[in-house]
Amino acid sequence: MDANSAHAWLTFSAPVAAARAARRPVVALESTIIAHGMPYPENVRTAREVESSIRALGAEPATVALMGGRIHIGLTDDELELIGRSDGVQKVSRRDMPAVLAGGGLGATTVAGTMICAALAGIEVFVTGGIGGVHRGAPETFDISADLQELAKTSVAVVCAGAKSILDIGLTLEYLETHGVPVLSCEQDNFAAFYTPDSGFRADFRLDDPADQARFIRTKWDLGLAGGVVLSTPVPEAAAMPSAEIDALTRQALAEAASQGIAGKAVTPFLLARIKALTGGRSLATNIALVKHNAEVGARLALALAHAGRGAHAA
Ligand code: PSU
Ligand code: MN
Repeated sequence: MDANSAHAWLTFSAPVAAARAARRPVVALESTIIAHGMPYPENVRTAREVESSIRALGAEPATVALMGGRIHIGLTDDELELIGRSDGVQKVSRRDMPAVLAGGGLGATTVAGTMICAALAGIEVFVTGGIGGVHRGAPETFDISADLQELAKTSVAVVCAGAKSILDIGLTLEYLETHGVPVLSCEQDNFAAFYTPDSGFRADFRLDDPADQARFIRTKWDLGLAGGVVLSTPVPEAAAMPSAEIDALTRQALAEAASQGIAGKAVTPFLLARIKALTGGRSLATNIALVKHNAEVGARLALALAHAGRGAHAA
């Protein structure tokens, strides 16, 4: 898809259009986490709070979704509500993009889908909860999230609290290394594990200062090394789940998914919903806390990147 013809599919919300015109930094947010990752109404409330914390730090949030055959970059309150409470919102990764746009239905973008839209819109920073990855059992199922392939080729920095322990974290990091995707960590040496701060695996590079993160990212892209960068930051300690508990519940949810024959794009939403039910909703509180924290880290990175200038990459 040539970038100019693709740009014609974008609809910017008024605040995002104003931020672009004023060259203020914009931070992309995904919508799968709203439509398929959290229940209503907590999903919409969290999305609004995440947007406000980004705005409070001086960047403009742009939640991405597909509606009426258009790629929306920034949603109004009514649009956010529609994505958050409608049944039948499609989960849109790279593969699903043309079907949902051509069909004109409602689509919630995954990490991969949001990265594609952010790149088209010229947005360099994207905040999510956790990235998709290599699933446990992938040697048999081949279940590897399209998020990883997107990170390999699309030049957007993705801020996350690591990847969920429903995944095989070691294999996820191997896959990213093979594809040349740097994994940065801030606030700790190790890659985060979503509900818990520590995955037990080291990130590639620890950079706590947003100016250093921005310099790293700018250097990669200035060199013509296209592709994403992962910036992992741990869930705040006070909101973390006990790791023994989350491990046991994850194993139970995985066994249920296998015995019910859950496959394909339904796997991740099924596991998230089961873990939420099995923790009596406590995992949801953790999920909300980590996304808000990621938003702050992402807003600071976006400001630092804007301060560092666009460089040769966007010239
Ligand atoms: N991780 C979460 N919550 C989520 C997701 C991942 O903690 O809602 C979503 C993201 O949108 C991610 C997608 O891109 O799940 C990955 O799905 P799959 O494994 O089917 O690629
Ligand atoms: Mn999958």
